Amino acid sequence: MTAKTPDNARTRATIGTERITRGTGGETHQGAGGDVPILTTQQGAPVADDQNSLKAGARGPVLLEDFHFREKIFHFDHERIPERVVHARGYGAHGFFELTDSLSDVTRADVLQRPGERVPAFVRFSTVAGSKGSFDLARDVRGFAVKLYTKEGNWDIVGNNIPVFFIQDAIKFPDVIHSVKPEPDRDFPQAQSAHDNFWDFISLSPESVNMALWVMSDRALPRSFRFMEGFGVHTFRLVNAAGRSTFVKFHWKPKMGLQSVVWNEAVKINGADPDFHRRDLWDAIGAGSFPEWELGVQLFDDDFADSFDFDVLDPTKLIPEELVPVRRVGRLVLDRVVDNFFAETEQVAFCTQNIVPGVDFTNDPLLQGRNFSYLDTQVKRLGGPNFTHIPINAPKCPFHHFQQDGHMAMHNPKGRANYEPNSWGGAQGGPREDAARGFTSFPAHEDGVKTRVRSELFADHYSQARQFYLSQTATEQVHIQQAFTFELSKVETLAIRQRMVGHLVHVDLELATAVAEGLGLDGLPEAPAPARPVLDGLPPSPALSILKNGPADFAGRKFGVLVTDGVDAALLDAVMKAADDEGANVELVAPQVGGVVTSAGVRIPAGQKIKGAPSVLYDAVILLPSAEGTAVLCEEATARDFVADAFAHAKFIGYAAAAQPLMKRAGIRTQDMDGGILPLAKAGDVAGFVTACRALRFWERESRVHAV
Ligand code: HDD
Repeated sequence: MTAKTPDNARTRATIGTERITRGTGGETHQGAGGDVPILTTQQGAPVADDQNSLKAGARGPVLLEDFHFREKIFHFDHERIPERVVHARGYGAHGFFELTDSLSDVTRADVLQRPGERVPAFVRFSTVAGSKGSFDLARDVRGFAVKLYTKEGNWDIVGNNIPVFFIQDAIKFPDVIHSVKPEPDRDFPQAQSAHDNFWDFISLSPESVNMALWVMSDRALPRSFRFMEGFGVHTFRLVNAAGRSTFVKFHWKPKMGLQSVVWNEAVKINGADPDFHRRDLWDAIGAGSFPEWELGVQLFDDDFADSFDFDVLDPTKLIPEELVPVRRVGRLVLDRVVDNFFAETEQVAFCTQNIVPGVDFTNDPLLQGRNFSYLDTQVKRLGGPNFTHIPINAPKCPFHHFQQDGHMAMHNPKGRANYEPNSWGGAQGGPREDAARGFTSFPAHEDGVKTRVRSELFADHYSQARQFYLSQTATEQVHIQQAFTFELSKVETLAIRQRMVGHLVHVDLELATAVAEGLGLDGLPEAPAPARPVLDGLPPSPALSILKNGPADFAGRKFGVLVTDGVDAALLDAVMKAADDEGANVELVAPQVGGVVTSAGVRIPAGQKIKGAPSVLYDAVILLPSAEGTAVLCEEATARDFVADAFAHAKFIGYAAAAQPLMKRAGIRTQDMDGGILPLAKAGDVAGFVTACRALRFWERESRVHAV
């Protein structure tokens, strides 16, 4: 079981129950937990009473002179900093990056030279549209921002879990973000793209159609940060010691395979556990099951770029892995949760401009714009230019420069020199440039007239959207149809719905027809004339499907086991053992969290109470109530929902014979019993059930549980 007691869950002293006294050493005192540091003001003055403000008499006015009170309240008043304008809700963890295959042939980047060498890393995952307090399972892109603390400076790969983007030029970023955020007059909907403004913008911006397909796919509903891919999105350059440039796309491939949830599940998870993703990451790292990704690179040269059907500078396009294979060159492991959320996760400042010698930008107009935005936004968010002095942002290699002063400067240049050139030799003169070791930009030849246009190839907006759709399994295609139908059903303006479906005609006629029918449109709307002919012969790319890239086993996934008093002890033992052998987690769900007494007379605690643990929180469920327990659960709505939802969400269900009446009450009829619902008559049946669960879902069922 993954339940663990957080460090900060110690019982706090309550007013009047503990008398604070100075310890003998003057710096500690005897509290409930033994020697603990004495409470002080921010200036270090010891505090005698933190329960009562200073007053003139027991019933008199509070005195302004109470510096401890004033400092405490003043500081509280200033606790908040502006949340990120996008990606406000996020969760981070520490770890390391280890190179497994040298890239010295294509880059001089120090971190990519020597296999086996590690550098520290910090990663922050996020949703884009919602505010800091929104829920984790919004239909949204996930940020996947990686900071590598290399020996030659911090290298930030500020990516997403989707390899393409909404827009091609950074000048459109405020527009796309304004459109998806709550509408400005009413300030809703929160963390939702299902509203008029968003689809108005998207339907007026054909360049967004490819990305729209991705966000309507299950990619936008990841089961866990641990089970999603990451992408650097843009084409970057790697530059080797000889100055040769190679184009590169960065990929993060999760070791545990891809997995998403279905929309109806997401909606319910958001209510049952708005912190679903952050809790999952915290629990996994706490349990020693460290999430891991491989770093993959797609490397290509000018000749490929010139022959490719699309412009490699266009961030709304990807390069299929089948065309340019992903070379795996390293691994990223997250093995430590933060000590303090604010200090690390909130204050971490990712900037696309943070690159290291051997890595360089391309002319992707989105990337070029980002290089301004990130630096600028950190100043606003973190209050000044010295955010690199905050430990999470400071390089872990030696650094020396002449930047000085400003708000909250922690370290200024020492000595007399704060400029160069200077005539103060040696150490006194401060740092000096190094033409050989220092960062040099790739000397790309640039020659053009000043103009506000895009490269012609940027205008093909539908071909890759079509390729993406055709690369999905039938199940995934249906999810995309349903997502478009749902989102556009929330759009109040008919013309916007029609306009959007018009674009889908170029993607796939069956998709457009399904959505049009789902919306009850009067026939198919007219498709806009494409700016370039749609390349409808692009081969499907299996790498783009989640279901074709699932895990090899059930490791890291979670069983929800419904138990009551009298649960068959041998069966339960077999479940625990089989799950353990698989590397999977088990959470017991019982009528009371205090637990149940097994058939062997042993009391075991439960992880959750049935009223607080719907089956959406689990990847598969096992029903082990005793006959008496089943009789009670049949009358409990949440227990019936537990089973009905697991069934509707195409989950694997293992059941003891005694649970059958509950399944019937939950609406599973004899004719509904399918290959995903497996009896656990004896302990020996459990291993087979766990093996079946490796498929994650019994998708054949899905079409049978939806009639509309
Ligand atoms: Fe961005 C945050 C990813 C386009 C402007 N972005 C931010 C974060 C991620 C991304 C993961 C959160 C970083 C963190 O965890 O702190 N953004 C992307 C990707 C993009 C992209 C993959 C397209 C390929 N972004 C983009 C554009 C602009 C921005 C075109 C502006 C021109 N993004 C920002 C920002 C944010 C940000 C306003 C908000 C908070 C922050 O930077 O630190 O500067």
